[in-house]
Amino acid sequence: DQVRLTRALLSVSDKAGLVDFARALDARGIALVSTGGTHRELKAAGLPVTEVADLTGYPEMMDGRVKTLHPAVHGGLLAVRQNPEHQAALAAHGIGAIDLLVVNLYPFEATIARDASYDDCVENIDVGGPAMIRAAAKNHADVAVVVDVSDYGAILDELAAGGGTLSVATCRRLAGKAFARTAAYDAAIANWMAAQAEAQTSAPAFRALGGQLAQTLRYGENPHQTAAFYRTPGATRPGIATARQLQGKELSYNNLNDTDAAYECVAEFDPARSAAVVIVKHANPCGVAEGATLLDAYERALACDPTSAFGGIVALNRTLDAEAAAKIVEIFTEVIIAPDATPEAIALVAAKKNLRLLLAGGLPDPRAGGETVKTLSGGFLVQGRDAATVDDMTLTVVTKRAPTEQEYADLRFAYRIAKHVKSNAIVYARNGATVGIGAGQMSRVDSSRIAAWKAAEGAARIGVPESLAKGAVVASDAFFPFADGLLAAAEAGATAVIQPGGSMRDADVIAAADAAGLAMVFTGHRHFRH
Ligand code: 93A
Repeated sequence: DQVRLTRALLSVSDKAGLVDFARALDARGIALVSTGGTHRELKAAGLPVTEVADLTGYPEMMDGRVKTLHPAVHGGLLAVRQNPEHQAALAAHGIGAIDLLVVNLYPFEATIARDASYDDCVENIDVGGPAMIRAAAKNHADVAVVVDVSDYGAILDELAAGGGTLSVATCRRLAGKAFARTAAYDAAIANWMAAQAEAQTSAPAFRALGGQLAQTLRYGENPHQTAAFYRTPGATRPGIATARQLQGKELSYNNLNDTDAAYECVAEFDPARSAAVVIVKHANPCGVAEGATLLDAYERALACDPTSAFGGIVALNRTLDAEAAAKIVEIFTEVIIAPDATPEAIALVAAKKNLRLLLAGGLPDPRAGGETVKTLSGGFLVQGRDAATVDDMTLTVVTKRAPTEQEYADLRFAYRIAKHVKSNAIVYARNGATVGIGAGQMSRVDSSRIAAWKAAEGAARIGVPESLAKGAVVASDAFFPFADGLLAAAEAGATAVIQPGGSMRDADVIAAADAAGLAMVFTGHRHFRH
C-alpha cells in the first residue's frame, strides 16, 4: 500500500533545511502551501507556494494565534480518501486534500529554558501546530506527517524510490513519532504550568504574613528552587517593591534581592549632601562612593573593585542623569535603580535592551521601622529592621589621638556601608570612597585580611606603589574580639578605626591602637547582618 503525495502544507518555526526540502518536493510536482513566515521563506527562494490565508479566505490574525485553525486546513488533512461522504464534503466546500504535513512547533521548550517572561512562554504554546499534527497523524492511512527536520532526507529518499509515494507503514511510523512529539510538547507545558502554580502556593509562611503575590519567578537562588515575589500590602516606603521597571528583562530572584540590598545601602546617603552610588554583587556592596556628581561617585565606586562590579547592580541616590547613565552602560550591568531618571538618561539606558532600569520615585528612609523575616525549618524569625544610623550615634574617642575632620567624615562613611555588608564586615574608605571591602567571613581577621588585600590590589591596578589602605580609615561592623584584626588594619596602613566597642578585651585593642598611632572611635551600636 502506497500513499501518493500531491499537496504539502509546510508550517515550521525551525526553518533549517526547509528550502532544500521544499525544492525537492516541488521538483516532484507536489504543490506547496504554507503559513506566513514559512511562506515568506519559500517565496524568497523562488518556489511556487500558496499562502494558507488564500486557502482559508481569512488572514492570519491575533498575532498568528489563528492561522491554520480552519476547515480548509483540517478538512484537507482529515478527509478519508476512500470515504465517498468525506470526498463529497471536500468537493461541496471547495477544500483540497493535503497529503503531506510538515510542522515543527513554536519553540516552547527553548523559550522556558532561556530567561523569558511568563507571557513570552505562554505565547510560545503552539495550538494550531499540534492540532494539525494530530489531524494528520490520525489520518495516517492517507497522510504523511513530518515533525522532525532530521527526517527530511529519508522522506525524499523514499519518495524517489517510490515514484512520489510513501508506504503506509512509513506514514504509520511518522504518525507514531508525531503523537510522541505532541505528547512531549504538552508534558513540557504541563510541567511548566505546575511549577508556576507551585511557586504561587509554596510559601505558606509568607501568605501568613499577609503578602500579596507580585510575581512568580522563574526560579529561586538556583534553577531547581521555585520562587515568587510578594509585596506587603499597603507598603508605601519607596524601594524595590514599589519601584517601576522602565525596561529590561524580567527581574530574577537574585536581582530582586541584590537590588534591594543596593538601594537600602544608597539610601543611607542624604541626596541633599552628596551624590552617592552603591554597586552590589551577591548582596554585598563591592564599591561605594560619594561625589560631587553621580558620574564622579560612580567612577570612584567602580574603581574599588571593577572585576566584581561586572554584572552588578548599580543604585544611585539622585535622579540618574545622562553623564552617569552613559558611563554605567559601558560595562555589563544587571540592574540600575534610582529615585528617578532624566529623559536623556532613559534614552541612553534604552540602548541596552536587557538592562533593567527601576525608578523608585524616592529614597527609603533608613530610620523607618518595620520588620525583617527569615524562615527557619518549621518557623520563622521576625525582628525590627536595623534602623540605626551612624548620624544618630555618639562617637566616643577611645584612643590618645582623636580623628581629624577628614577621618571623621570617612569613618562615618565607612560605618554607613559596614551596616550593609554581610558580617564579618570590614570596610576601608578614603575621601568618601571604599577602597577595600571584606565581607561574610567567619573570622573577623579574615575579613580584615581580605579588605586589606583588596586595597593592595586596587593600588596595583592603578599602578601606585602603596596600598590604597594607606591613609584610609577602617570600619568594623562589630567589635574586634582581639587586637589581631586591628593590627592587620594598622599594618595595611589605616590611620583611624570605627567600631562598636564592647569587647572584654577592649583595653588590649585600644592599647594596640595607641601603640600604632591610630585614632579610634566607638559607636556603641553593632551592625551585624547575616
Ligand atoms: O499560534 S498558533 O497556535 N495558531 C495557529 O493557527 C498555527 N498554525 C501553525 N500557531 C500555529 N502554527 C505554528 O506556526 C506552527 O506550528 C509553526 O511552528 C509556526 C510557523 O509559523 P510561520 O510559518 O508563520 O513561521
